[in-house]
Amino acid sequence: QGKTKQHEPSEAAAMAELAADQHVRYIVTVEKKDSFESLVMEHIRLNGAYWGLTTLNLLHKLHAVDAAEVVEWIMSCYHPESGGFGGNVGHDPHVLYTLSAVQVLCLFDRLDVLDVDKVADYVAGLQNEDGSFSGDVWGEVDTRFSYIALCTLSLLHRLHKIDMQKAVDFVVSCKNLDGGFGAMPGGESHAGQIFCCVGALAIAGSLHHIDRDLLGWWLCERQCKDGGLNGRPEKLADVCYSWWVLSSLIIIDRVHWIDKEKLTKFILNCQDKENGGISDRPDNAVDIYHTYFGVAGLSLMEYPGVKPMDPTYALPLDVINRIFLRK
Ligand code: GRG
Ligand code: ZN
Repeated sequence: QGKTKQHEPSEAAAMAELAADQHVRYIVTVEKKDSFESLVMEHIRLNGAYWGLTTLNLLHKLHAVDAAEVVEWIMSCYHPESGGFGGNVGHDPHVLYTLSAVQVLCLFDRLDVLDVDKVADYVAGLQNEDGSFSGDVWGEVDTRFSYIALCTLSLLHRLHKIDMQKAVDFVVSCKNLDGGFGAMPGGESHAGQIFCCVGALAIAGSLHHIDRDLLGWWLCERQCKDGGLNGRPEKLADVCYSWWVLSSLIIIDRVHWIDKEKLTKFILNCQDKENGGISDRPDNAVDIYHTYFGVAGLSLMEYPGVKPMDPTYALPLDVINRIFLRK
């Protein structure tokens, strides 16, 4: 025809790049208290702060927010009587928000504002007789809380406050015949729970309980035809599993079983390149959660311009080195 050929969608995707500046603008807007999205996400604000601020840090833009203002807001979610953090001012304490608070303080190198033993006692106090952890005083048990407790206590250098043998035994009791892990003994294997159990065992120095080839096989089977990863068999790919699956594969040293190029394209294809933000799958609405997991996934695949992330602690590697090398 002699005309320049229009690019096919797949070729266009191949040329996609990370729209870092737009994502930074999107996060800074969402983190402002008066935006619509932060209004609907009110109950998960401390989580949202962790997702947004970690993403800014990964993109070398943490200075776009006022550190003193963030630290003051974090501490307004603190309950001095219990030692735990709520999801927002006036919300009840929960171990999930306590981890987010500690992670954000780590990002800003401001653990000095904490009564570390009080916070660590709150977390350690949630351990049950069988080694499991409850999320709060209401008692729900889940391997998510095992990871959260171990991660928080490790960042605070207070792992000695729990019964580690029992904590490990409980996580191992949630292992399935397929090599994966569930939320409780007998619970179905799910990539999110696998991250929690692998992360907890990594922190405990107990990765020998994992059959790396068996679990690695289950995890790499999560890659779908479209290049994205799903959370369990027969489900659709979703950007957040780029984090849950890749981090687990890195910890057990099997990440080379994933086609990184196809996964990178899938994530980049989920960007809103105009207004910023990343969605769960192509053409869906963006949110701060998937923006974080998309950028974090790219970080684990060493995407240029994105800082490397620690797969166990879910924080930038330089932050983790600062915490553990200083001690
Ligand atoms: C610091 C990264 C970090 C985490 C803290 C909260 C937590 C610890 C871990 C959560 C792990 C988990 C269970 C993640 C899965 C979340 C998710 C996308 C659940 C959706 O499950 P379904 O069944 O969706 O609704 P699928 O994808 O299976 O269709
Ligand atoms: Zn998702």
